[in-house]
Amino acid sequence: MSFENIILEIDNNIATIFFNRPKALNALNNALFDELDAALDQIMANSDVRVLILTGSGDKAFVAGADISELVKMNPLQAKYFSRKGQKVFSKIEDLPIPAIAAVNGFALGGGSEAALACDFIYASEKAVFGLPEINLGLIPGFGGTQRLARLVGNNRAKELVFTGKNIKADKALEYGMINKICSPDTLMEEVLKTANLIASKGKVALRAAKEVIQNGTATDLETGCRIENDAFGLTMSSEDAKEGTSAFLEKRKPEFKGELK
Ligand code: CO8
Repeated sequence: MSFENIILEIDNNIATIFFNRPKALNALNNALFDELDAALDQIMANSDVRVLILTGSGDKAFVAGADISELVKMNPLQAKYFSRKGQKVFSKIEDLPIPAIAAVNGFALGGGSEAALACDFIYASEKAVFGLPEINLGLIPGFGGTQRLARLVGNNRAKELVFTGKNIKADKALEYGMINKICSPDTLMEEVLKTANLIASKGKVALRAAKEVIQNGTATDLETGCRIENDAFGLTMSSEDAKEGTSAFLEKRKPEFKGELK
């Protein structure tokens, strides 16, 4: 599938997807979701890819939300299915077997914040603006934002953002624990790549297990979460990466993880 609304680049074990509708501030339309879905399939089929980065083309926006010009033409049933489609694609990002980092380079509003929240963590430029302004359109977030934001920053802060429709700048998002780091616009991609490369140098089996355990474990009670961790720990112990990592430590050398699922 060729892409018109996104760009997929794969370089040195890192895949980068650029939301690429700069004239509409990278707003999310149906075609973009189809392409994003296909790009995620390509990434999953490529065993060389160890980390995914999501970012926006141009210097103004990550994603300014769902495409409002497309949204207004939808009847209630079409809106319901569009909302479900977006949720499914964002859940696919969340469930990827590799880590996903959002590099938020500008406006991340509505569906834009929701896309970033589906990633494992977010680095943002000083110019980034986050928010769920759907209430200003007489709507509510529909791509998982009410759920992921509330789980991340707490119900009270999520409700204030959703009820007021007010945007917040990167420093407030950092204070809320919504993002991990603020960078200057010029160094954002450099910083994200530095972290992505560090993660890519680790064992693939352990990375996948760590992501699954944190996600599945925190969706349940502590005791069940710890048991999920036990099982995953046992499984990672049997991997080639674990043999390499522990041997390298004892032999006082750097480990060389092969990135294979065995
Ligand atoms: N949809 C469509 N086009 C957009 C969008 C958008 N979300 N955002 C910006 N654009 C377009 C503008 O219409 C404009 O196009 P044109 O040049 O042809 O007039 C171009 O991008 C540039 O935008 P502005 O001129 O407005 O740029 P400003 O710098 O003045 O303002 C803002 C930037 C503040 C980001 C402003 O564009 C804005 O407020 N955008 C809308 C933000 C918003 O409300 N986002 C939420 C959308 S709703 C949503 O995300 C719901 C998700 C769940 C859906 C569930 C499915 C049913």
